[in-house]
Amino acid sequence: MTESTTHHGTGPDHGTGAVVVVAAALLDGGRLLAARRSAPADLAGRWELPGGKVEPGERPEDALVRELREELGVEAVPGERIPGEWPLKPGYVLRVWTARLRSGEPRPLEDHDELRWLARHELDTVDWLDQDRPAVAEAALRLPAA
Ligand code: 9L3
Ligand code: MG
Repeated sequence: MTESTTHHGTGPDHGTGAVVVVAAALLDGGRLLAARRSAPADLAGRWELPGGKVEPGERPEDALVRELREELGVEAVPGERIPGEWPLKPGYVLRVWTARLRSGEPRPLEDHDELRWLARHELDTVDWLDQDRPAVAEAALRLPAA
């Protein structure tokens, strides 16, 4: 069995004991989607890769698709896992996948108050959550340079 079939959501992660939060580097037309959080207060106004907590019994890629449906109103297709795992608040870790749009245009339906599609040279124009910065830097390598 692989890790993705043995790991069940918000139970302890097999390797680290941490709850997994999944997020998407949503790529379209040479741009990356940035989402500005509206809650909680200490994160509001900061920009992130959209996503959320994996639920019990849920596969991470399924959680990613569900979160993008709930938060943005789109159908998305997960791509590759961006290597690495980044600590969030105590007991939570962030894992990131690239993703592409299957249908719909993202709207800030839940937890965000603004969305922006950023080209590679625009990625530093928003105030990313510190936790997301390494994954954003990796995602930038998947965007065209010009
Ligand atoms: N978080 C950090 N970066 C992200 C995401 C999607 C989430 N790209 C953090 C914020 C919260 C926790 O993970 O502390 C759970 O996220 P959510 O379920 O509130 O989106
Ligand atoms: Mg979320």
